[in-house]
Amino acid sequence: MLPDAEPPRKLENLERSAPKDKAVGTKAVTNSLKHVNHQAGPTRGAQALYRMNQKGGFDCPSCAWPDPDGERSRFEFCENGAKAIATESTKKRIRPEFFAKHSVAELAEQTDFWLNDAGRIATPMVLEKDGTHYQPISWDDAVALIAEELNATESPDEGIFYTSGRASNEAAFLYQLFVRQYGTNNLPDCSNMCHESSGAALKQTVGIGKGTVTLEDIETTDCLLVIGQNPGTNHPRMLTSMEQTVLKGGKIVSVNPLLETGLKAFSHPQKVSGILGRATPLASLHLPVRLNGDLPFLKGMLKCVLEAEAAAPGTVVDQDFIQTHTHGYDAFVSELADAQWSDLVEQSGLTEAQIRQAATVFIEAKEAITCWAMGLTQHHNAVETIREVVNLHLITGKIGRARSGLCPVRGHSNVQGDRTMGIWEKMPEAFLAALDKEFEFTSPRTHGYDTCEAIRAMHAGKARVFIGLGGNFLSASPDTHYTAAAMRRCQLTVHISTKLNRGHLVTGERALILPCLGRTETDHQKSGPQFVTVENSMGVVHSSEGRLEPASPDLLSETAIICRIAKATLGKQSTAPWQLFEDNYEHIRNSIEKVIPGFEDYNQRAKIPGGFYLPNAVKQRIFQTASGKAEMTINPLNPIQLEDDQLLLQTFRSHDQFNTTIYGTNDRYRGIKNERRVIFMNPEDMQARGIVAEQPVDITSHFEGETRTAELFLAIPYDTPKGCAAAYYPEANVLVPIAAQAAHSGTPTSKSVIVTVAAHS
Ligand SMILES: Nc1nc2c(c(=O)[nH]1)N[C@H]1C(S)=C(S)[C@@H](COP(=O)(O)OP(=O)(O)OC[C@H]3O[C@@H](n4cnc5c(=O)[nH]c(N)nc54)[C@H](O)[C@@H]3O)O[C@H]1N2
Ligand SMILES: Nc1nc2c(c(=O)[nH]1)N[C@H]1C(S)=C(S)[C@@H](COP(=O)(O)OP(=O)(O)OC[C@H]3O[C@@H](n4cnc5c(=O)[nH]c(N)nc54)[C@H](O)[C@@H]3O)O[C@H]1N2
Ligand SMILES: [Mo]
Repeated sequence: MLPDAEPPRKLENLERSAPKDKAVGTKAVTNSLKHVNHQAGPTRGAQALYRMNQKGGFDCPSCAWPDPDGERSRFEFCENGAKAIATESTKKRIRPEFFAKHSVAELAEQTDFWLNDAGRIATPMVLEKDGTHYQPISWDDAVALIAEELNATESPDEGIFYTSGRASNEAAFLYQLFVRQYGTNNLPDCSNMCHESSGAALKQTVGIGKGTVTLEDIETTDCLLVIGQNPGTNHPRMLTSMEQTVLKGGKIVSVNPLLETGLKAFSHPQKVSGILGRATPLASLHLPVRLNGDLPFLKGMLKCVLEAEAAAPGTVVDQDFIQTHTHGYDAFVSELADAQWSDLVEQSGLTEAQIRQAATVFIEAKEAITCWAMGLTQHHNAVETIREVVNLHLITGKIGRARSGLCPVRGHSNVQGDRTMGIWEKMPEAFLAALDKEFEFTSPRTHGYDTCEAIRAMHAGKARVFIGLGGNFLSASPDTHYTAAAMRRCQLTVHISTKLNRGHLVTGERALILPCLGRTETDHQKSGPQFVTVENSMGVVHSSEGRLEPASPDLLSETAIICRIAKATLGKQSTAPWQLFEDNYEHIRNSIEKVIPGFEDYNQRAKIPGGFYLPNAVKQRIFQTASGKAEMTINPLNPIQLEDDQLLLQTFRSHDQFNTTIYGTNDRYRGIKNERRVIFMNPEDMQARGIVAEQPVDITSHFEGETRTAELFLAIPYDTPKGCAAAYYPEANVLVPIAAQAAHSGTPTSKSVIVTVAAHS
């Protein structure tokens, strides 16, 4: 049996140094240029970097952090954006000879780094039943094979149609249209594992599942609360904004079990001061909260707010706002009174003084913004915790006005746009009705499978065909061995991809790799050159147009691939003009405009340099909830109970990776080099288990009486609260139980896995 994940190998190359004190600086720029030159060569590389995030250029395929509305620096990119470009614009190619030389079994023994480094996939490939090697296949035959399998299912619900967050608005809109015309809502996406908890909490409480602030708000606010997010590594361009916040007199409070380098200080790589090594201190207050300790921390903050209001009535709680715009205030206040400081302190791992200090900054700030990411969303009570963030902003009225509000910082560059376009297993009736009207058909109304449900359905043999529009479903999903078994039970697994990944190696009976154009490349269709559009974390929709020559003449755009699959599968029964859509993307945008509110004059406005903002009612203090008001919610404490020898493990990202794509093995800011199988532990926890620094250990996770083990990790003493540990994703995904999901959002609880750690046996 082939390995489901990167096999552990000898652990002998680890180089360890102290965590860094400041982020970026010249090192990051030289590092990024080195990567680009090495992969793409100086000409192709420079050409790509020059166009990135410029008005009229292409959107950085790395994270979803927005670009400035006004003037832009010539170098609107970060180290990680440059690495994403380098990996996409690499000169290396995977051609049929590569697959003839390496069997699937051989490839499965390689590291994830090696697989990605092999180059861009240049031609469509098929793995036949019982085949040992992928073989070339024509586009027509590949598309016919998909149509044949999809039309052979007993029910459309046997198809699973996954999307990763890099797909453009155009591709995403056509994909969901195809899937709904085929007859199912099985549209799981990476968001299910990412910000689903934010969407669920925000939709219920403020009426829109998106953030409510602009980049300018962030840069001019008085208080930026950054909870459960590591911007230095995952959203490096946010550091530029955070530097502005501080320079303009705002305060940054970091709430994180780890004092991440990017939150300590920033030295701007494109300014003289930064090049000279001078750094701007960022967070003036750091609260080392215990993993999953944020709900009690927030309750402590809210108690301080009520106390301050009692001491000086009418100055802290925004009674006007509460009266006019909210629902549930009295019930909220009476429940909060029951929360005891002793419990809040114990469960958050913070002292009362630390919580009070943070509360003082928040209360004294005229305006405040809370940013968060995976540190809040991937817990069993993630939705409750995010609703408590909302409570904090509602009670103080710090929402829906300039410089105040909520900022879930998105991951993938177009994950927010994909949702707007209808990539969701449970789109609301209004969207489906508009889609039906535009295309004269009836979309299914039964909700589809989300990511975990899709895995369970494949595992149970209830779903037989998997198609992935980008991404690496196998390695990104929880419970790797369970997910691998699920994929192997399919009749057909299809990946629309740019680079090779493990998902191509753990397959159904038959498998296809369909190679597509990347963001950096030109996209020519019958009507001429095309651009696509994307939406960033702050609801700005703008165009993205690549300028590099495609990696291979055999590549198709994602949009073209979807049109061809749809045409072949649906045949004459489809009411959508697939050929027109493929020939000219303006037709797609015309349909989007008719189906989705906020896209009036889409084709015209997409051409506005810098793009346009989608409407966001919260900014006008209009809350489109069931009650028509912002909902204050009651979120009971519900701490994870650990046994004596157990720890909570978070699975997080290193510096040199983008999700499952491993660019290198240097987690520079944390001082860990050449080894990814590491577990960061509190030194006292190590001592209590008789484990010494860099000792090989095995990690076992515990859930509802089941255990899962990941062997051979090196223990690293690190400044993390007692009882908490951390290991990299995707290596640690074998430990994340498929059934451990957040209430209300279904997100895997990848930031609080209950584990025991023992010497390697
Ligand atoms: N270079 C690069 N950029 C990326 C990505 C990448 O892999 N590489 N991925 C993209 C994607 S899809 C996403 S979603 C984002 C992810 O961006 P992040 O959410 O920053 O990513 P993680 O590494 O998962 O980091 C989670 C952070 O939360 C902290 N944390 C963990 N648990 C808790 C908790 O219980 N409470 C609190 N307060 N903090 C906690 C961790 O210590 C860590 O600092 O980044 C995007 N950008
Ligand atoms: N344990 C644990 N698990 C997690 C997380 C965690 O924090 N801990 N984080 C979760 C999160 S936040 C997310 S978003 C998911 C990410 O899950 P995914 O989005 O599924 O995974 P990626 O690693 O981003 O996908 C990488 C692959 O996308 C393909 N690709 C790259 N660019 C393009 C393109 O332009 N077009 C196409 N078609 N394909 C392209 C390449 O083939 C590449 O190998 O993982 C989740 N899983
Ligand atoms: Mo994500």
